[in-house]
Amino acid sequence: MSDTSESNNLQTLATKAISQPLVTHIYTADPSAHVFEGRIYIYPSHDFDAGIPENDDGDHFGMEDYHVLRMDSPDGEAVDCGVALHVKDVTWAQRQMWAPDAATKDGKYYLYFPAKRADGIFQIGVAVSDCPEGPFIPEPEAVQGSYSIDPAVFTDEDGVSYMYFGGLWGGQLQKYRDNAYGASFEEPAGGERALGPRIARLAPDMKEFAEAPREVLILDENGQPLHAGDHDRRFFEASWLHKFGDKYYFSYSTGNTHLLCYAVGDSPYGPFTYGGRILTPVVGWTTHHSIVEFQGQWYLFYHDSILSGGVTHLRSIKVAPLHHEADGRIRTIDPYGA
Ligand code: FUB
Repeated sequence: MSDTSESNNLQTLATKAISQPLVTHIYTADPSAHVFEGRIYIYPSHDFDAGIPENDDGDHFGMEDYHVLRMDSPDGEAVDCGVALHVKDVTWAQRQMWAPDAATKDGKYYLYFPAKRADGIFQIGVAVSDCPEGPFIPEPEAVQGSYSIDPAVFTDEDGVSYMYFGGLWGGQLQKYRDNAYGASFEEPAGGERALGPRIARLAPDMKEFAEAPREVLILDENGQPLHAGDHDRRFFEASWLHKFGDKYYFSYSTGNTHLLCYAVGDSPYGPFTYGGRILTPVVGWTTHHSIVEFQGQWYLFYHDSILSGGVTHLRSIKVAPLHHEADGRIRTIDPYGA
């Protein structure tokens, strides 16, 4: 493809990304995109109106199942491959099937998902399939030692996979210290160190943690951990990890300031140094994304609530080209910019 036609294609995509959800027959959110078998597979949340009033625990995000979407290219049609997993088939889970992710190893596909148990505590489960689109068969128990929400699984070039997870407030991460739950634990005060996402290496069978989860450090420009009061930069939810060159890019949502940010490190475990903003606020309270390379171009998959007229729990996934500058910085995307 010539430079001109490639840039024309990207311009078309940018225009489409600003205005068009990838699908409109259902609401979708939290898109985790991967290239499997030469195609793009997206593992989103499947939003619907469960009729639950909005509250600070996010109970209005009452999702019950997952649909996998497939695309031959980022500017092509997104095909709904149908229900991949339903909460009624997960013995340990009762409700709130929140942001999932997927990974592959040795011809099997693994869907990782958070859900609330009957006691209202989030854990993370895994379900297995022979195909990227599922259906997925859930394991009878949640991943032992898992907690909170938003699993994101990164497989490094040596084949080792790591799960990042965690989310504040309704996601319950503030209730954990040293991997133990405490009903009285809260988000630290403004001047204290911010809580970090968690990481655990996965066992070779991809169904268990091979180690106790560790906290991931995000540092400021002076090498100091971000403060809990630094709401424009501190981790809130929506972990994602991509590798660009020999650097590891950890990206995340700042939650109540509605930004997608990134931080850069030399190891999957971090520490990561804050790098900047990826996406300015979208319509809707939440922002959540994934970053994937397809045929030499990087893309940001994200969501907003425009299609539903701003209903925060009825979101639609979109895609936009993402650029790393020559020095590795990510160019900030304004989802509604010219
Ligand atoms: O979709 C439910 C929750 O909203 C996700 O788990 C969070 O990341 C936020 O997008």
